[in-house]
Amino acid sequence: MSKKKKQMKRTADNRKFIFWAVGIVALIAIVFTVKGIYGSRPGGSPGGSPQTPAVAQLEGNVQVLYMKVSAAGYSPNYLAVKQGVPVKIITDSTQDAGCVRGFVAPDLGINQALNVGKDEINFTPTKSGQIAFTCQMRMSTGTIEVS
Ligand SMILES: [Cu+2]
Repeated sequence: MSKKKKQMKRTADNRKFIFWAVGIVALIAIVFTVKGIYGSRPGGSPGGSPQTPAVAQLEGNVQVLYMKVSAAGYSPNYLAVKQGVPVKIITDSTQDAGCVRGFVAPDLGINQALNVGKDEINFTPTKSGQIAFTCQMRMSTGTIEVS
C-alpha cells in the first residue's frame, strides 16, 4: 500500500469512528432525555420523597413505625398509618442531626425535640388525610398518610 492510500484508509476509518461515536452519544442523550421526561413518576417531588410509604405495624393496640433522624433528614419520610389508632414513631437520632431533631407537625400540635439515640413521637390521628411534618427550620420534610 502506498503512503497516500494508507492515509486515505486512515481517514476513512476515522470517519467511521466519528460516525459511530456521534451515533452512540446521540443515542445516550436521547435515552436520558426520555428518562427525564417520563422517568419522574407522578406524585414524585424534586426532593425525592419515596412513592411507597412505610406502613405502621400493629403491636397490641399501637401502630409502630421506625424512623432514622440525621443531618440528611427523616428516613423514611413517608409514613402510612390508620385513623383512630394510637401511633408510636420510634426515632433513632444521630448526634449531628441538628435541627432535624426538632420534629414539628402543626396538624398534630406536635413540636418536639427528639433525644439523640432512641426517642418516641406519640399521637392518635383523628381524621384521614395527609399530615405534613418538618424539622424546626423546615428544611427536612415528611408526610404521614392517614387512612
Ligand atoms: Cu432543619
